[in-house]
Amino acid sequence: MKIVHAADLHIDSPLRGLERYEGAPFERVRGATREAFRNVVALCLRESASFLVLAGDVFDGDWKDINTGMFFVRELLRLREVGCRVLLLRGNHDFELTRALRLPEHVREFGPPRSKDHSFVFDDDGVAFHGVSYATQKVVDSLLPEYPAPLGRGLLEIGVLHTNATGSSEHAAYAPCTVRELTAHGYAYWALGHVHGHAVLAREPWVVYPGNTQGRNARETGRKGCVVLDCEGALVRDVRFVDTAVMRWVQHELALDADDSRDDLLEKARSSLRSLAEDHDLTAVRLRITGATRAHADVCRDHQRLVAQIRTDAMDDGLDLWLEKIELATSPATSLSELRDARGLVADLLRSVERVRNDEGDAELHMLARALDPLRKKGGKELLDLKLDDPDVLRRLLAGAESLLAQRLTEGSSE
Ligand SMILES: [Mn+2]
Repeated sequence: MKIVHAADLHIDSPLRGLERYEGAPFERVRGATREAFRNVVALCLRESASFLVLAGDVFDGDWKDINTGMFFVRELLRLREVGCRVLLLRGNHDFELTRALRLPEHVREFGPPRSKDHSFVFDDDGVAFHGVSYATQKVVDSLLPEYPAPLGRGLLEIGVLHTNATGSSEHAAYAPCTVRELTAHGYAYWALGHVHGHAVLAREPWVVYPGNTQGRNARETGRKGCVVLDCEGALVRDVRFVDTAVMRWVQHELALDADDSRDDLLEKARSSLRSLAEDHDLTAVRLRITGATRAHADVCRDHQRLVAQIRTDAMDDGLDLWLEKIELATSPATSLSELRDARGLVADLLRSVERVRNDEGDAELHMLARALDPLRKKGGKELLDLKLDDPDVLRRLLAGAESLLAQRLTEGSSE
């Protein structure tokens, strides 16, 4: 018997900060969470799964649009046709659905704490599912005491729980519990939800996060999907991860060389994107371009046009990409020594900074400290804590000031 376990689908979650640009695969990006759920359903059909377990945060929040619910029911009905039943748990995102539609009868929904529907037993298949839905968004206490003891009777017992069981700092510490508490409870498999990274926390018995079915922002990189349980009698023999995402997220940093020109920047960006898009369906990329480089002047002068050029080059190459964000974080290539050797006011200034810093016996540093002292006293706590009488502290501050000056100078000359 096969069971599919998915969680954190966040169907129709709004993609915040979704930048519209000409040619962006906007509809596909927006529809990605739905498409991932279609893939989960297709997996159930392909595997002839007897059950689909949805362990919370199926929806991102209350439906903004009733079509979200209609889409969900329509997909569930595809499962009814093949006799696949559905176990549904509410998490911190979908604890409250004010416009919820009545779900078809092959779908069983776990009740909130102190209600009745905490166990569903399917004697024909020899399986019992136990679960407790969220009644509020913030569940700060463990829900584990609400879970019944195993029924015995040779059933395969599966616990469904939306929890932060690993103390993950990326997710709210809702319904906290430990892996040890879970494994000690007596069920054969814990179908968890809430943490978005796939993780098998234990194997005897099983404690599993499938992860979310579709990454939703640049932090959610890597494979996204759900798991298939291969069951035999009261045991889960094997757990297999299957990809369901239709769009994967990549963060890529491109470091430019000092000599790189504007054309080099564009060419290097173009070839990085080509290799990122290779052999993949839709890829969402956050591209960050760094480096102390000659191209920095163009970045300052022509920021918007460079970003648009990188995007149109990717279109020209026919890449299946969504360039979610392009950060141009370069710095000037001109070296400080070159600037010092130049003529003019800023060169003079940089030379005197150098002289003060390298002054023997620190006499000039002490003079500087005295000159700065009245200013320091007028500043806030941060300035008062500065130890200006320490020559090393002053030297470090001067070095920072020096590169700041150099950067301003180069930016200024490029405008
Ligand atoms: Mn959650």
